[in-house]
Amino acid sequence: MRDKILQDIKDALQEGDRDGVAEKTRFALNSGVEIKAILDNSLIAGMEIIGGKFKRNEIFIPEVLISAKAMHAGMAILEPYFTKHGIKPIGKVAIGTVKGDLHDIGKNIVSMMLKGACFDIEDFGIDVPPEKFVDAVKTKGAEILVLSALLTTSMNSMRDTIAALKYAGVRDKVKVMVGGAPVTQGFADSIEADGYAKDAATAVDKAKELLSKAI
Ligand code: B1M
Repeated sequence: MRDKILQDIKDALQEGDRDGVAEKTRFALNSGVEIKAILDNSLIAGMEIIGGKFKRNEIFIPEVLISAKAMHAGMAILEPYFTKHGIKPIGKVAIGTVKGDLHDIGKNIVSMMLKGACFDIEDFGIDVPPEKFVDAVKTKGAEILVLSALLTTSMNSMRDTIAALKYAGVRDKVKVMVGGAPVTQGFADSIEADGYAKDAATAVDKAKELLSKAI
């Protein structure tokens, strides 16, 4: 019974059935299924399958977005219980589209996927100046900064952000990940970013990998 309830949530998530995920998550809670099992075995496991399919080009951005929204519906029901049951996020991330750049569709997908993987996300939105990222490290304890850029011109703001972190003396306190259509591994290396990811699913893997390395 318990396994079937968990599987039903996972299936609904993969189908992008937002109401179904919410209803089945509520049902699981009322049936006494543990929060952590719902989180790990249904919501996160379901999003991992979606991430894998996206990486293999078996599904595309609209399907990822629909499933991510369904996942959020389940998370919204679980979140009030997290603290009570001692469930901690796996890391603190500040994300934003860098200064000079107003594109946010891809950044939002990355943000949602990271949230689905249980990262604590602070999303600064678009046109984010370097100082805001510096402040996230200094005053909010961000462990990873995720910078998105869609314009070749705004890629320079990624370089500026890393320079600002160095200037503020906090570069060694945070891992910096960069991505977005014009960004490449070569560019990431040239600005001394800690990581590059070509898509949202890879960004989740990279963030986990960076966290496992001591800061
Ligand atoms: Co703009 N735009 N746009 N635009 N726009 C592009 C990017 C462009 C390639 C179109 C073109 O000319 N062919 C071009 C850039 C050229 C260049 O610099 N090389 C361009 C331009 C020039 C402009 C303006 C300058 C146009 C103008 O006003 N003359 C202007 C710039 C405004 C500004 O930012 N200052 C502009 C404006 C806009 C709109 C506002 C109209 C709109 C944005 C709406 C919004 O985002 N809310 C828009 C759009 C929609 C596009 C296109 C059509 C689509 C971008 C998109 O959302 N893709 C785009 C052309 C195209 O790509 N076909 C274009 C879908 C999205 C899911 O993909 O963002 O790549 P993407 O995200 C992926 C990955 O890149 C990755 O994961 C995501 C999911 O897998 N990823 C990361 C993203 N961030 C990551 C961070 C990570 C890791 C992975 O961190 C680790």
